[in-house]
Amino acid sequence: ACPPLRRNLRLLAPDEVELAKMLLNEGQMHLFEHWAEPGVDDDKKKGFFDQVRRLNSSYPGGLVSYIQNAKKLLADSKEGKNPYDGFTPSVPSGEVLTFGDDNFVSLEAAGVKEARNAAFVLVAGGLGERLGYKGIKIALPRETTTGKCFLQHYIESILSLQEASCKMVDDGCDMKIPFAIMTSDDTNALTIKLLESNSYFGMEPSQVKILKQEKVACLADNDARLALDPNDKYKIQTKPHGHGDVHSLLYSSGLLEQWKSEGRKWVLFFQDTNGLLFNAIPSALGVSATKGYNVNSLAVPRKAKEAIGGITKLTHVDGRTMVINVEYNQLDPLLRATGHPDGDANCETGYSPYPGNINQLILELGPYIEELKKTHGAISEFVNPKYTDSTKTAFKSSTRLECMMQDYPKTLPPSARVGFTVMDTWLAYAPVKNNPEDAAKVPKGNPYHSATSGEMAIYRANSLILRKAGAQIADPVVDTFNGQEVEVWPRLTWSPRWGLTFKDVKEKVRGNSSISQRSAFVINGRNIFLEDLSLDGTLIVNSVDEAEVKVTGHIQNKGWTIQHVDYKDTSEKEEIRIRGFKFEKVEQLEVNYTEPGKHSLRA
Ligand code: UGB
Repeated sequence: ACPPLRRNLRLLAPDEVELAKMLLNEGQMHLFEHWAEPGVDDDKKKGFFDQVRRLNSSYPGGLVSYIQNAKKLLADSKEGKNPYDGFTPSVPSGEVLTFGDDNFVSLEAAGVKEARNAAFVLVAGGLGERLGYKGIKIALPRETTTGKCFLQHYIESILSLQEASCKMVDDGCDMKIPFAIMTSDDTNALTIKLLESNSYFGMEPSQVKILKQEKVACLADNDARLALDPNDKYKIQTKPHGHGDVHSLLYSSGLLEQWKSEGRKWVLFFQDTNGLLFNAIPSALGVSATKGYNVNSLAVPRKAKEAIGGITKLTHVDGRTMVINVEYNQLDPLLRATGHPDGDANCETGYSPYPGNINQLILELGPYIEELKKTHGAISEFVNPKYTDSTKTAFKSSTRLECMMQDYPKTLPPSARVGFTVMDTWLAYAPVKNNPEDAAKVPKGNPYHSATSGEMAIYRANSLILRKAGAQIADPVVDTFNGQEVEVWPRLTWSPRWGLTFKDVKEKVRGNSSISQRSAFVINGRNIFLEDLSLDGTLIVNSVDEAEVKVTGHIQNKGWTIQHVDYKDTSEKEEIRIRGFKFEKVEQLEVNYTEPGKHSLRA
């Protein structure tokens, strides 16, 4: 049927012949039509089949399924079919937690206990196109007072949970919480380098598993003909398939079965740049455990039109219901089409009635594995072609199928226990997604989701937590960096092993302690107690775990001042430019306790 291919047949291994037949059956003859005679470009032809083999094995059901799914989704898209046809949205009900109250504290305790049955999965395959940062996002500083990157903070948080959870059982516990990271070709090498050059930030290398997602084939037209790479006619063009790949990768890697055989019960998924996330993990895991949720999504109050999905109850005309994330670009049209003429709008509270999905999912492992045995981790997909005109016959550029990890519940039976947990945004959610220019254009009152707001949110959260624990923390001042108006709170930061839960923090804040607005305070050690401390300046306390340090008295110095940096100022490092400020370290007190025993730091 395809002469250029037939002339090359003798070059092909038996499995390559099968792959070629499969492609021809699926209408992909154009992939071979330009093939040179045998003897010319033979290496490239081998390379072509290597790529086809990879594309075939990394997609549940192989390339046949991919092409068939694409044909169907492209036909639906051409017809303008609404994926939510027949569904009516309504506001779901879930757990709403209040930071620091008795319920919160007891859920945190339940969550820490449960952590020894948990495994963590970070999805970090995205390029972060909206942020435009040239490195990988998990290598960015979470805040610049300590300069610790997101990945370090995540690993230290998991290690602290591991220790705290172990401590709750009587006998010697040496349980290690597994940590899987999904990377892609865009992030894999840099992620491994970051881990290796930092000794895995204290985690045992065997605890960490890297799963690399493959890209999927691009589609050139409505017949789902695969697109060839414009620069190499023996290569299929590929693009990322989305964070939904994490489910099929976990399934095919055998990791889930391994975790189950170790007695694990929970899998916690999280995204690359939310520096506040671990404030929410213990209590949310506590909710999963006490409510027996098969699926628990973390959510925050959401401003209408904010670029985070809305958690929605969908009721079909046939009676089916599900609680699911409706992505931010689909919520507004869905609401308008179902009798809400204002679409995605704020209600009396000033927020959308649909809680915002922060894509932190806690899945119960047993039911999760059972479901994946049926689906092999395939997740409901979508396609988003940009057509050249309203006839929808041609695309401006090639497209591809995509999938999202939070769509996992879509295939679950109605009996599945799917819930969600809403927490305050200040406590739980401050991602770094937008570049300075786009952030500055965010409508007033909506969050910037930039490097500036991401860092300031950490100081605010820590200040509010310490306030709740009884310390007097000065009010913030308002300042503008890279065109974004933000609250600047005292720059308070602590290592996860100091303040894993609210109870931990509360136990370490004693008497009448106060911190002024211009202060910065780094608490780096497990047993550091603030007792009648009055801080006005910069203080850094480092201590080994075996030491017990009391920090007391009036400590004052010139401290660190904040300097504005313009994001266009290329004399500054990109990490600094994108946040729009840097610290001038004028004066500080830094103390290191390296010996066990009791110590007192008195001004
Ligand atoms: N990611 C991958 O690992 N692989 C990929 O192929 C793509 C991404 P974005 P998005 O919390 O604010 C999500 O791009 O997809 C990783 C939710 O869908 O930052 O626009 C990537 O590395 C949305 O409902 O976000 O929106 C990153 O860690 C809402 O919750 C993660 O996937 C929103 O996040 C998310 O990728 C949010």
